[in-house]
Amino acid sequence: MQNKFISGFVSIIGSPNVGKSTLLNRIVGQKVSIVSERAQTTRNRVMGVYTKKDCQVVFLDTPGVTVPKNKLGEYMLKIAYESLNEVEAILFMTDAHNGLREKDEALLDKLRNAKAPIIAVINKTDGATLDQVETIRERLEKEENIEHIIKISAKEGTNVEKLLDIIRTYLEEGPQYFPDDMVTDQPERVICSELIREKALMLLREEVPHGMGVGIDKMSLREEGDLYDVWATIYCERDSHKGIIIGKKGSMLKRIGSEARCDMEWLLGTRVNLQLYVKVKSDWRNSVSVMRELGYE
Ligand SMILES: Nc1nc2c(ncn2[C@@H]2O[C@H](COP(=O)(O)OP(=O)(O)OP(=O)(O)O)[C@@H](O)[C@H]2O)c(=O)[nH]1
Ligand SMILES: [Mg+2]
Repeated sequence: MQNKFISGFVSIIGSPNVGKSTLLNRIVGQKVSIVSERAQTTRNRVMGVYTKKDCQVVFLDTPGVTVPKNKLGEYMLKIAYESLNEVEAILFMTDAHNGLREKDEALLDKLRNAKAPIIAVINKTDGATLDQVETIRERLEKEENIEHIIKISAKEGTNVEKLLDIIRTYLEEGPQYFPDDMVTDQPERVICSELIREKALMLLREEVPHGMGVGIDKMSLREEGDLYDVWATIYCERDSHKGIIIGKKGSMLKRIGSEARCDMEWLLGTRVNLQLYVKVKSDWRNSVSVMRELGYE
């Protein structure tokens, strides 16, 4: 008798910076969701598909849950909460280095009304003390709707297979929603804009203006099919931020562009000619029209 095919949806939710996107990338085996040391890196729902011979799990990575400071923040919170609906399981992720803070507790509170079962994931166990991990575990054990608690390191891959085994127990017989070779539903231009934002977040580190947004203005494949021309704009909120992003004699913008280009070439499988611009749009994170332009709608 043939084994039945099992499938389902799983959302990954947690405070900013706990490692949700790192886990998603680790599970699907490639970068579908950008990662940075900065909180609030993910701004949209990012789908990652894990497919094996007998199962398919559609993971939803979400923006870190925190108190919104602007319209973009409100949008991100809405996206995170919406992902809790119609999933087979919820991964509630915490960070062993930081422990359970007020924001994690607030989210736990919210999750008491969730309809799907919750698997608590204590991440970043690498480099954390046993005490740190145990304190979180003891607290989470008191939550009635948490059915499993697992300690992992998304960065090193520790226990990720074990987590997948637990997730399997929540899947039911069902269809293969997406083809074998599909790892995300994001269009190439969205991934390209995210790659630029990731490089900017990484290279600017401490001085990075929080309100950066990236839009792809145009993408076109040359007739010979071996080169993509990509025009993109980094939006920021102040002239001083524009100066930081451009850097001395354009050096920073050049670095951001060349690192993003390398990743884009890998993604698109062709050479890329990237034209990168920087524009100021003051307070754009409160402007519905700019947010819409940048894909936050
Ligand atoms: N040491 C350690 N660092 C990790 C681990 N997982 C993620 N990180 C780091 O934590 C930082 C945040 O990771 P992300 O995956 O972007 O976190 P996130 O939860 O998606 O963050 P937001 O999108 O901002 O909500 C990055 O610097 C990661 O490299 C881990 O298992 N161990
Ligand atoms: Mg993220």
